[in-house]
Amino acid sequence: MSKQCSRRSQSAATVPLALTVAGSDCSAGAGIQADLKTFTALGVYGLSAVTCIVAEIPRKVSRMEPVTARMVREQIGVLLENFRVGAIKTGLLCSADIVSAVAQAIQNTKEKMARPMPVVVDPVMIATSGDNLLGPGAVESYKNKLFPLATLITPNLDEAAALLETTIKDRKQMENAAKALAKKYCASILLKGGHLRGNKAIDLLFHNGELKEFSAPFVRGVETHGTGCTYSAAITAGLASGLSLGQAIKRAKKFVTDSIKRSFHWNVKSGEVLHALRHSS
Ligand code: PXL
Repeated sequence: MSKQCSRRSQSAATVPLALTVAGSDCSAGAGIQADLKTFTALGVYGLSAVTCIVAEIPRKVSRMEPVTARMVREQIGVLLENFRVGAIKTGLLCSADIVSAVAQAIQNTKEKMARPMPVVVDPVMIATSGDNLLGPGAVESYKNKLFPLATLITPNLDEAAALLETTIKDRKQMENAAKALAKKYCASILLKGGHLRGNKAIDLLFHNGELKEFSAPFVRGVETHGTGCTYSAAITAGLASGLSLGQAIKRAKKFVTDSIKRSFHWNVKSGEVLHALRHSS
């Protein structure tokens, strides 16, 4: 075997693999496009299973169409049967049927695996633009089928409040919400407090009975479309690479903050400015 050939096969054997199960954002700031860019930037080979196609630009969802649940299950099945996936994340799942199909496909694989495979569930419900992204019954499917399989669930304040049917307005309520969700779903919870006003973007991790804070200076003046996707993808990349949950979140928080700080800004025809995260330097 030539030197080049053996080097190639060695790198293929050792590169960590991560899978994103998410929607396609044609403007590429969020969804599978953001996830794949993040995986690549963090040295992980990214696999993807598309759940729906969203025609959108940063401030406006124009149209959304789901892929069939059967096709979603098939994509995940064929990937998990053939690749040694180190960690999975789920993003926009669109409908109750797709949430159930994803849960079933993950469950099937988990049963066959020697080692536990971390599953990061980003419960995407509402776009930054305010558009509702989930169909009827999807939240119930999350609660009953997908959350029980999750290693980590990463709601923002609005999602956590909707899941607990409460309001979260300060730090104390954040702590209570993180603990309540962890208890309810037997998973670690990263509650993202970015939407609480202040000079810092503070997230709380409730993991193994302990609360831990991750904070970064709040970057103002940037349309933050795709930050949730990027954050959970960066955490997933870390877990696929063998980092502990705490290490993966710490690195991911810095990665998202840097992606916002160095974001792209474009002037478009309408006179508006479009922003997009820059996932690599
Ligand atoms: O940021 C949430 C999100 C996730 N996934 C896709 C999206 C969006 C927001 O619009 O389009 C595909």
